[in-house]
Amino acid sequence: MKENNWDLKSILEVYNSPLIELLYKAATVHREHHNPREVQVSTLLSIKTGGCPEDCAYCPQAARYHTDIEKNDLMSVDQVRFAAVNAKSQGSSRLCMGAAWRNVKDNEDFDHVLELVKEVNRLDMEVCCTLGMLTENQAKKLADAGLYAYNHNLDSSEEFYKEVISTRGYQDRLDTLENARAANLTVCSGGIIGMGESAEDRCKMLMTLANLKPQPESVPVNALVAVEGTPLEKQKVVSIWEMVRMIATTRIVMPQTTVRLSAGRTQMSQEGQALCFMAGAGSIFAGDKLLTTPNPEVTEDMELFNILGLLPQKAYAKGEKPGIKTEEASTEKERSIKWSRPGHTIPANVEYTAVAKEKRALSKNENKA
Ligand code: SAM
Ligand code: DTB
Ligand code: SF4
Repeated sequence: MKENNWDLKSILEVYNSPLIELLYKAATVHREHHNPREVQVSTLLSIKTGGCPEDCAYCPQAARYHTDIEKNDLMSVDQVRFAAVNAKSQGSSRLCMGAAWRNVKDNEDFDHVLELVKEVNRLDMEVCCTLGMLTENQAKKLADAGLYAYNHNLDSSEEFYKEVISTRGYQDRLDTLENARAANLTVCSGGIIGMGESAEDRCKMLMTLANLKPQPESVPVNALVAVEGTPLEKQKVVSIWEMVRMIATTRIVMPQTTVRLSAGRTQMSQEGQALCFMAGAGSIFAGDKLLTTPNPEVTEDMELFNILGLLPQKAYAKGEKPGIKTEEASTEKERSIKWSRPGHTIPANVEYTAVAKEKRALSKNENKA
């Protein structure tokens, strides 16, 4: 059970160990590899919202479900610069731009995203993108534009993944991480707890991440935000103790990584979040919105930082600022990649798609009348 060679039994042993011991061990590992008073603060910006063709059961941005989000086309350079400057002035050292895409396509929209990356890089912020599946050539173009990190979550174990998503396969996620790595981008990949998965699923996902060579530089741990209209709307809020266990286990199996206490913080008390920091969380998403759902106000987070004696980390504390390369990235012809589409039936996803269809038809008729 060394680095990059973790087996499931050992990870489950860590995960299931007495919480008081687990917390102490994780806090010890955290102090050996990180400054426990520093927290990397990241702001999320949804640069293209909603209308996504995928069927991820947790996601309010999937077009096939009926949720209450406002759809938006790609943001302009000015809109992104404004948001980035604001995020920086509030203490964020990283901007993570998210698009509700299945995968990146070689088109004008992608060229525009490259311009957005350059613009944020010029503000001396760490630039991260989460745009769906991506080829090596596309990853290189992003790296040449000055991207620092690529976020692409495994979300759960390979087995449980099949119970929440039918429109893409787990291997595509792993291939994308490899493509980001091949372009020398830092890798950010984690998952969601509270979707109905077992402790074994959680540990299997951690095993896959921990056995990547090298391990991801950052691992977000999200608590499901159960959004009305999605197939997972009725899931109960995950207990803080499970969140602490997950963060502590992540900390222990990937000692160097930055563990990100991600979605779900509005459902956590200050004391609960403090335990997550003790357990080795070294990063948060700040700002009153994640991509589409609420997040604590910056003032609340600053109050918590003051209480705990935490400090926001400077940009590029753990790596160099990437330069912006002006010449064309790669002119190599890329083999055409066909991302998979397993297409198996997930009853809840089918049911919620049908309900959404009915609701849309109903509101169309009401508008006509
Ligand atoms: N479309 C791209 C993709 O799926 O890779 C990027 C954006 S997607 C919204 C990024 C991540 O947000 C997902 O992988 C998932 O981990 C997280 N996410 C989405 N909806 C969530 C929810 N309701 N609760 C917690 N995390 C969520
Ligand atoms: C991650 O792991 N969590 C963030 C970020 N990476 C892209 C996204 C959380 C989204 C929560 C639901 C929403 O706001 O739409
Ligand atoms: Fe689309 Fe990403 Fe949401 Fe899945 S998680 S529906 S791919 S935006």
